[in-house]
Amino acid sequence: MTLSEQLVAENEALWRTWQPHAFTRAVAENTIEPAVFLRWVAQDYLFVSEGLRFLGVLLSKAPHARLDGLADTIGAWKTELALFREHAAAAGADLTVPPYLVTRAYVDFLLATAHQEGFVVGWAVLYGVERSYHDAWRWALEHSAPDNPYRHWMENWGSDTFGAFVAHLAEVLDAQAAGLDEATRAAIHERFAQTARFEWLFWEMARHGERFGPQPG
Ligand code: MP5
Repeated sequence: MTLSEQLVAENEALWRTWQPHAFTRAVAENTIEPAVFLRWVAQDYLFVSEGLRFLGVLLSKAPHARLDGLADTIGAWKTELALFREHAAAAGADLTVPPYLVTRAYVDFLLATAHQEGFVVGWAVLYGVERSYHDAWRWALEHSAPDNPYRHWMENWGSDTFGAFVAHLAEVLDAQAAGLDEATRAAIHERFAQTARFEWLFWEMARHGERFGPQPG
């Protein structure tokens, strides 16, 4: 099994929680309460905008061959922010809300990882961030009606194009797997597992606000 697949397999219990999560299921069924969707929009907007710092640090540590692709990723995240702003404007909602603690902790974790660890560990975490969202939204895309009003959100992360980007992240990680020393390998597994826990918490937060149930698995 490749490293990228092994990482997902090790966190399968968490992965199952967003395939689907009650939140994404409600979006797919178009039964999501608008206020609950907006809560996610506002927190994810903060996640993506603050997450740019993580990409910036990762970029500064990247080998030359990865600079172009990472610059594109920064551009893609920036484009995505416009999607959030459009939705909020159409709903008459304010995106300048404070971050919930999970949002704050998740972006701080990303930034700390990029600073404290070498490039490959940060890359593995980026793969975890993007792979988990692709899998979550892919499920919604495959389980929603063609006229579902949230289709553009599902397609943003669930499309084949986004899937190809995630496959590229996996490929680059796997190409480095054989040459990793023990400490780096351990850091990848630990940080990836933490990423998966943050993803689960983020969906819980989107659905419930800041009240959480017990962790599965
Ligand atoms: C992503 C996201 C995907 N938007 N939010 C969370 C909580 N996890 C992952 O990142 P991006 O920048 O939207 O591709």
